[in-house]
Amino acid sequence: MKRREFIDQSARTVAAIGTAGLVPVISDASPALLVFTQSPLPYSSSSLEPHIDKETMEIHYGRHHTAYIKNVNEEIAAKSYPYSTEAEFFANASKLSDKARNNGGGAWNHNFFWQVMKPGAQTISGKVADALSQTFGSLEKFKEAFASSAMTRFGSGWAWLVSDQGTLKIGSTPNQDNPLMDRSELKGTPLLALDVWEHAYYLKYQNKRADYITAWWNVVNWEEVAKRLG
Ligand code: MN3
Repeated sequence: MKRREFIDQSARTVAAIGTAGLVPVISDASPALLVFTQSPLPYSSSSLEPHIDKETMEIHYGRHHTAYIKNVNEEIAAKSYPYSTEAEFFANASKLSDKARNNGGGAWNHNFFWQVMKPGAQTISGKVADALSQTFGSLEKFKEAFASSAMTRFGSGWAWLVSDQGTLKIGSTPNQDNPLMDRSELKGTPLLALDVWEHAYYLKYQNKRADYITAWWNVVNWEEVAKRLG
C-alpha cells in the first residue's frame, strides 16, 4: 500500500468506527517501509566456471550482496524513507543518504546481474540481435562498445545496456549508481549489466579487467535481455 493510501484508509477507518460510536483504534504502526530482498542465485556458484570462479561467486553473492541488502534496509528503517517501490526509491536517489543510495544500488544491481548471466554457451538471436545490429552496426561493434564502456569506467562501477524510451544506449555508472537513479547521467530501463568492481573478478583475473570482460560474454543470458527488451 502506498503511504498516502494508508493514511487515507486509516482516516476513513477511524471515521467509520467513530460514527458507529465505538472507541477508535488508531494503530501506531508506521506505514510499511520498502524492503529490499536478495534474489536467490538462479544457478549454483560453481556453474559459471571457468569464466567466473566459484569462490568469487560465493564471496560476491554471500558477502558483498548480502551486506548491501542488510545495510540498505537498516538505513531505510533509520531514515523512514517514504518510498514504496524500488523504482520510486531510485527516482529520488539524489535525496537519499550516501548509505541508502550506495547500498540500495548494490542491492538492486546485483539482483539484476545474477539474472542476466547463465551457465553454458549462449547465443544472441532474434529481436535482440536485430536491435543491437541496427543500433550499433553489428553484434561485434556492440560488444566492442560495451567492453570499452566497461574498460574505461575508472575505479568501481557498472557497464550497462539500457533502453531509453526505445533507444538502445551503452554507458557506465560509478560505484553502485544505476540508470534508474535521478542523478545518473545514463538513464533508461536496464537490459544488461556488468559489474566491474574488482571484487567481481580479482581472485581469478587480478588486474586484467579486459580478460574478465572477454570471458563474461560466454555467460550472458540473452533470453533475459530479450525479456527486458519487451
Ligand atoms: Mn559486485
